[in-house]
Amino acid sequence: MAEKGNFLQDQDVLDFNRDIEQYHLGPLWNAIPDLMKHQPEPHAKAYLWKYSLLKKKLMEATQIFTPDRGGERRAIYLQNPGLNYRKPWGWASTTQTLYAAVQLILPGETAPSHRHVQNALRFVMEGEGAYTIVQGERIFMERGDFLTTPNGLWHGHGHPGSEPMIWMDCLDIPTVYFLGGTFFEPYPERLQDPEVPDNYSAQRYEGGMVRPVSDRYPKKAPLAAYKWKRTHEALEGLSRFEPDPYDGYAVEYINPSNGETACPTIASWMQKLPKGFHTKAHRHTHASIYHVFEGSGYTIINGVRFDWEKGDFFVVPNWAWHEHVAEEDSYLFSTNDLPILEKFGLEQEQALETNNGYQTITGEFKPVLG
Ligand code: GTQ
Repeated sequence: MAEKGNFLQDQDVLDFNRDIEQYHLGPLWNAIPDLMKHQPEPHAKAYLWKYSLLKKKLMEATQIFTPDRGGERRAIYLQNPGLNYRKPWGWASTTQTLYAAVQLILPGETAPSHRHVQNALRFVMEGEGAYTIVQGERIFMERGDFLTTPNGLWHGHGHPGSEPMIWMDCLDIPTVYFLGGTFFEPYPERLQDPEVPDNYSAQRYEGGMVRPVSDRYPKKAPLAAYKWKRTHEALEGLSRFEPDPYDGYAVEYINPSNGETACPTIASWMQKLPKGFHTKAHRHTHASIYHVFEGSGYTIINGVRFDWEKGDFFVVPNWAWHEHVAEEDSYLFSTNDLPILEKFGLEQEQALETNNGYQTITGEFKPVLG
């Protein structure tokens, strides 16, 4: 008798497996070890994109894409090299659940108003003078600002200023694509007209941790823009005390009317790592996309050292050991799919117990410079 498990290679089994394929049927006995891994083995890879490359390609794209020619937005997405570049699964995926992109708008350009069920957020990297108009509110963006455009809200962009402006987009595009619930609608005109004063919601919440009494009951996005000054102040206050051993000093952007993440399916953090700080290694089932807002250092992901500096982006996939080292005072903006994992009861976390909680470096990532 064949040993248990080896029967998969027996001819009658192989024949049967092939036979049922024609009826669009599949054998679980052949699939279960791959379908249900003993622990996460994500297809997405740890990867790092240099800002010098992203900026160069965005500037080149200004020759390729103009609002007249392309209609939509000039955004270039970060495609995870471990995932399929083409449809259907893995397309436009930075992690298995999230899409991230860099977007450039030139003075005088507009990106048309539209709405979709995908939840979106932005983090402003460079330039000033452009606005996004969300549900009739023009929000002028400045470096370090965080903006959220949850599911179903009208949004478009315009740029009356004088220099190119670049920001990061993060959306739950792969998740929605996979779940099959997508809807998209262009606005009847190119850009929605203002309906409230400019920067209305940021002014209503200028004080930080107090809310207008009318916002006592939950709203989708009562605050459209989180100004860098406020986030910075919060981190300054927090960093007078002991840092978290895994995350340093980190704050999460929240919806002030319900205390949940600012964007319903995507958590967003700003993290301060003082010069010389070395976090301990841990891993968790959610995956993260990091953008280096300020500073330089490196992150060790599953033993591989990823050096980073201002502007770079990198991915920490699901269940990957990771620890950060700041070589200068550093600020890392990051997004992650924790709210999605939590909804499915999938969030798990583990601290590295060996070697005092630090990984051994086994390799170094060589970024593509372009
Ligand atoms: O700026 O509204 O990168 O709708 C992808 C989809 C940006 C945007 C993206 C979008 C936008």
